[in-house]
Amino acid sequence: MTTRTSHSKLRSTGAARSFETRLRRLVAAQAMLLRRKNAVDPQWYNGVVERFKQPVLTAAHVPLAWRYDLDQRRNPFLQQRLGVNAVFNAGAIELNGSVCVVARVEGYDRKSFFAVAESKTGVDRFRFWDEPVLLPEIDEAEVNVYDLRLVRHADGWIYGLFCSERKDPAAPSHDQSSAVAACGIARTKDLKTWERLPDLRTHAAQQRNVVLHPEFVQGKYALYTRPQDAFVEAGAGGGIGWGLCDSMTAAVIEQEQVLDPRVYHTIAESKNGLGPAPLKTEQGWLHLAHGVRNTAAGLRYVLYLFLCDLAQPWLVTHRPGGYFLAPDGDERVGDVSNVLFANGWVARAQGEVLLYYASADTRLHVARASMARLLDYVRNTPADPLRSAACVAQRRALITHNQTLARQAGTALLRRAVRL
Ligand code: M1P
Repeated sequence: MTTRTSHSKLRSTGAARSFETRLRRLVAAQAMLLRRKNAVDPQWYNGVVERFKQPVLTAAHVPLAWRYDLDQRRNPFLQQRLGVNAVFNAGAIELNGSVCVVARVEGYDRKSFFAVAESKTGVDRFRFWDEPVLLPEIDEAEVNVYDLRLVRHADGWIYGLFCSERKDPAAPSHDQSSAVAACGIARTKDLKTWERLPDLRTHAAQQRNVVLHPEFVQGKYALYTRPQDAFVEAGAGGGIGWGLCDSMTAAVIEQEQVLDPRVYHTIAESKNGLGPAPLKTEQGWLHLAHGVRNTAAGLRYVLYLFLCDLAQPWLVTHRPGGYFLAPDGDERVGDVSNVLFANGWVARAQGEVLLYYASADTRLHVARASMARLLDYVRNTPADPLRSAACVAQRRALITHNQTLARQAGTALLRRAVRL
């Protein structure tokens, strides 16, 4: 009896010790991760944005208390009870001098939810708020929510537009994959309390990547849409659309016009979608979007920029050819490889712009630019001439110009640059 008691005591003391040791390790690693500073990646250059070395949010950044049951009696082996698979596609906004992102957090169970993480610098040390966003449900058929676009609207509210996904009610019983995407709408003043509004209604079968324009246009709310026939394929639809609606509490778009269509043999031939709400600049509305093409290895998502007219935001004035950011290095690999996706950016003081982009549906990164650089890029990068022969002519014109410049300006550096 005595021996048995002392053995079980020993065992439980040993278990307690190992629980504590494991917890101590977890806490130390978490504290180190949350303190980690970020720096610009000096190896990478395109003159438009600076990429940072470290992702700003990953599954590991999610608080321990969201993943582990820390009660030793219930969880003696300190197992993850509710694991987090990925943190990606985040909306972004500046709030009280900090950058807040509302990230898509995906559990091991594949369901996504939203959570706010905040950073003073906007490039590192993001910390999740204490609890995930409590988004009111308006329909039990809604199975998944993701990709929230945040916009501070002229009406005084901060809106969050996101994808609300349901199982396709028309799918046969053996089909457990077909889904219907709709645009969910919620609004808040502080990112803490959210009011859920009815989903957007349009004539399209599916809507994802819907974004609210920050100002009224012709006295109405203006939305960028992405009408599709099917959940993944654009079908006869696709392109970034534009439509007006009278109210956000019962949002209906009767007429959609496509302002940025899909085009054969471009970065957006399969589909495209707007990223965050556009930034207002003196030279027009600056847009960030993703373009998708198909390859033998699956879909490839890259990021591109374009500019729209200030007074008539549905008119594209400048459309640089190709992408400005594509998956690079480690970014290429993850749950859905070869994907960059961005639905958040923030224009900060002194013209700094921070772009939040996710790679491979797995983690969130930041890139930094200045408004001047982004505008120079959209206004002066030539459009896609759409044919190989025309692309060669475009490139030869650039080469000839550089050669002439090197001959005429004649600095050693320029002459070397045209030879290398
Ligand atoms: O997996 C890549 C992306 O696919 C969808 O984007 P789109 O509607 O443009 O195809 C979304 O599910 C997005 O969340 C995801 O990153």
